[in-house]
Amino acid sequence: MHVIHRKGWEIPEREATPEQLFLNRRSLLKAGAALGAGTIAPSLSSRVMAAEDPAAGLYPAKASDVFKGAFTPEDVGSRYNNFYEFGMSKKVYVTAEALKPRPWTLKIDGLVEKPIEMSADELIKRMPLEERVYRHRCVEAWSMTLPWTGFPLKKLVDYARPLSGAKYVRFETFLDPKMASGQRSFFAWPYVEGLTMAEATNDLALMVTGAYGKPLANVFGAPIRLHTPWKYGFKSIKSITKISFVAERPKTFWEESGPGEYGFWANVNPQVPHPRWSQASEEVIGTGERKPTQLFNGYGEFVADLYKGLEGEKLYI
Ligand SMILES: Nc1nc2c(c(=O)[nH]1)N[C@H]1C(S)=C(S)[C@@H](COP(=O)(O)O)O[C@H]1N2
Ligand SMILES: [Mo]
Repeated sequence: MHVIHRKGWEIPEREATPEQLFLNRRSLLKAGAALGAGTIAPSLSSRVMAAEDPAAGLYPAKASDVFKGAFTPEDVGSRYNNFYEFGMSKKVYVTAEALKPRPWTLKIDGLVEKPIEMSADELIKRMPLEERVYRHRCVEAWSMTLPWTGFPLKKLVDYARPLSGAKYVRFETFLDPKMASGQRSFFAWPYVEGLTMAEATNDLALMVTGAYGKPLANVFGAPIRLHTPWKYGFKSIKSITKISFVAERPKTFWEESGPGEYGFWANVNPQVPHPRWSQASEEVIGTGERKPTQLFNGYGEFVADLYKGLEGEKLYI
C-alpha cells in the first residue's frame, strides 16, 4: 500500500480559503482543542500547519519503487514516540507542540571546504524528495513502520563537500531548555548522534523532512531528522540544527547518558541482548502482535557490507 495522497495537501489552505475565514478557523480550532474536541482537531490543525509551511507544496513526494508497503496508521505512529527533549512519556505529541520548527537554521561545519548556514526550508527545496516506507525498531523492543518523505543523507554529504580528513558525521539537536522542558532534566543535552562516512553515504540513511505525505509533525522531529532503519531508533536523531564532519568518533548522547547500555554502532541484532532485556522479539505497536526481530532490522542486504573488517567492534550495542 502506498501513502494515500490526499489532493487537499497540494492546495495550501490559505490560498483555498479567504484569509478571514482561515483565521477564524484557527481560533475555532484553538477553542475546539480547549473544549476537548480531540477527534477532529488533530487532522484539521495539521492541515493548517501545512498551510503555514513554505515547503508544504513539495508533498506528497514521488513514492520509492523499492521501499514501499503497509505502514502503521498515522494516529498510532504519531501518538507513541520518544522525544526526550519534551519528556520521557510516550505521549510527547502533546508537549512537543511547544517546538517551533520555523524559522530553523541548519549549520554544516567541521572538515568541509566551506561551512554552510542555511534555513531548513532552503535545504529541503534543493534536495530531491522521495517517499520511503521504513521499518523502525526501538531499542526498547517495540517497532512500527513509517511512511517518510526525505532525501538520502548522501546528497547532503555531497552538497557539503567534506575534506578527506572527515571520517565521521556528527549530528546535534537544538538546545533550548525554555522551549523544551525535558532539557531541564539531568541528561547530557543536547542530543548528539554520529555515523561513519561509509554509513552516512549508504543509500539507506535518510534525512527525513515529512511523514504520512506531509511535512514532519513536531513529534517526529520537525523540521528535519535522520532515520537509519537498520539501527536502533535512538540513532535516528530528531530536529537537527548542526551537522559536523569530524575526524574522531563523536561521543553520543546515549553513550554519555547511559554508558554501558548504549554504544556508537547500535545495529539491530536479535542475538545480542540489551543488558536489561532480550532483543530477540519486538512488540508491533498498534497491532498487539509480537514478532521475531531480524538482524539489521531486515535491511542486511543493503548494509551488511559496511561492517566487513569491523568484527572486533561492539557493532550491536
Ligand atoms: N533529539 C532526539 N532524537 C531522538 C530521540 C530523542 O529523545 N531526542 N529519541 C530517539 C528514539 S529512542 C526513538 S525510538 C526515535 C523515535 O522516533 P519516532 O517518534 O519518530 O518514532 O527517535 C529517536 N531520536
Ligand atoms: Mo528508541
